[in-house]
Amino acid sequence: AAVDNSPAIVIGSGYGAAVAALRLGQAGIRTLVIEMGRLWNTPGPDGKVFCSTAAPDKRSMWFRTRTEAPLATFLWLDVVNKDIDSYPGVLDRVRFANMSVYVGRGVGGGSLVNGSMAVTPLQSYFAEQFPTVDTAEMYSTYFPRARSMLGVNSIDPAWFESTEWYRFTRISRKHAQNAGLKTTFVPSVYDFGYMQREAAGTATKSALGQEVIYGNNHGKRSLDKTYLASALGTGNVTIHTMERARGIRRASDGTYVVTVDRIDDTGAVVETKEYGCTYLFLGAGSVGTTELLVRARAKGTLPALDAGVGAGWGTNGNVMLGRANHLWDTVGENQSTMPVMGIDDWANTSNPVFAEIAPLPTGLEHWVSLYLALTKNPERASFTYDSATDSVKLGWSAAQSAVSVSMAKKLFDRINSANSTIYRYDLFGSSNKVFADDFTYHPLGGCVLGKATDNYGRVKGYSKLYVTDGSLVPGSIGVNPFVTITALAERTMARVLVEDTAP
Ligand code: FAE
Repeated sequence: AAVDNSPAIVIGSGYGAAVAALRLGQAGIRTLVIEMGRLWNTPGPDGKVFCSTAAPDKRSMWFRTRTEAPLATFLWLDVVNKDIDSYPGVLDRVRFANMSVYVGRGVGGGSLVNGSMAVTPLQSYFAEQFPTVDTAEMYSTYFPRARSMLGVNSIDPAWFESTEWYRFTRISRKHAQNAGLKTTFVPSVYDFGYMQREAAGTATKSALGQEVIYGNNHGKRSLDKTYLASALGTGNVTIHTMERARGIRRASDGTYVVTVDRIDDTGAVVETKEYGCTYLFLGAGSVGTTELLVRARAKGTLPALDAGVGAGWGTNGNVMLGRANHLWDTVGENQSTMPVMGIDDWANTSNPVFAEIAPLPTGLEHWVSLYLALTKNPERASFTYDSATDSVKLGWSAAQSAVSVSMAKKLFDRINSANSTIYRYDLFGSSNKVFADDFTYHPLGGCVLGKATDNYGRVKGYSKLYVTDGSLVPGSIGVNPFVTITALAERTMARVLVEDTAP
């Protein structure tokens, strides 16, 4: 029998989950949020909640004894990663056979560790990826709602042109323009007013203090400060941390029972609990939500799940790379960790790429221009259940990553040839590795909207069971994804609260 009953449960506390929790709470529906990571609000011995990329400690990564940053080396030296104590840190690298997926762990999910880039996709590409969604309504109602709730703002162009902290971006812009390419500013959820005070020396440095993938102590409007703070403010929402959902089954009365392992700071399971609910919202992210559903189908606890569950997964075409600049093209010792510009070649139908101009803040001049290229890679993979490990496997192959690399290479070969520059060979571990194609920051799909679910994220085969996170997005959206995930969740909640929750 279920121990604890709530009308609604939300699994996870990232973008999709946070939207669900707030809208449920506002509707007067008592809601339990279950999050496997910590609540990041308590300073450590150094007085800080999060550690910086320059000096990672146990807070940096999810149960690791050494950090696993995307940049493995610098000048081939293993100076980037550091030994740490095992702890439920904020960044996880989930390793599958040919692809690692970086995710945030904690109240706020990916919002705790991401680069804050708040980009609305091109309307035509959104329509291509979501043919069943009313695009006009998305762009008139749900995208604006998401941007306003997330606290999206833009850098002051005059400050951008003058500050040393974005010299690296201006150099990359110049090199893109030399190749005839278009660049565009991208909005952010990092508070640029705060950043200017950091630069002026009147506020504690965060984005200007090498803080990002292991968390920001200041300046960032992460979900714990926006949606989740408002959700708690309704008085109807409770968040349980360090509780990992493992199983989902349906009771004979049609309600759901979620089996949860409570873990301690060593990762050991200290208690297994069961929670019951009428409405169950899955917001555990592309990998987390898909794993829960693939497991439930395989173990027969939710046998009626659609064959589309587990399918349609992609990397948003992510590839990271670095270019070596000429000695006179310095990128600066001081770099903000928050990207504010992209090279937009998506309109190039023979090779669509949107490349974020990424920082590499080390405190010294290194002449590296770093990029995260988002390519229109059409490759997709599926998750399958592995009973031996009680987890999922991902069928992504190295050849599928090679598709992203060849697209990124076409764009950056153009930039290199226009500027007589070359790639950097020393950044990604093994010698001569130019393109980091073995990880993604943008896991998308697994429970694709309109395939594994109906047109609003209602899971096929079951009533009152919903997906609200990145697993709805079919493998690619052409830009950084959290604004899209948030807007789709707003659309789902607006519909579900009207149609599915009878008083
Ligand atoms: P997500 O935010 O991943 O939240 C899922 C939550 O569920 C996490 O807190 C998990 O700990 C939790 N969870 C998972 N499984 C369980 C379970 N079994 N039981 C309980 N809890 C569970 O999901 N996107 C942008 O748009 N702009 C950027 O600048 C950007 N930069 C990024 C940089 C980095 C380093 C990374 C890793 C990602 C970045 N992203 C960026 C991607 C973005 O953060 C990601 O698309 C969203 O966070 C996904 O949101 P979801 O709601 O799908």
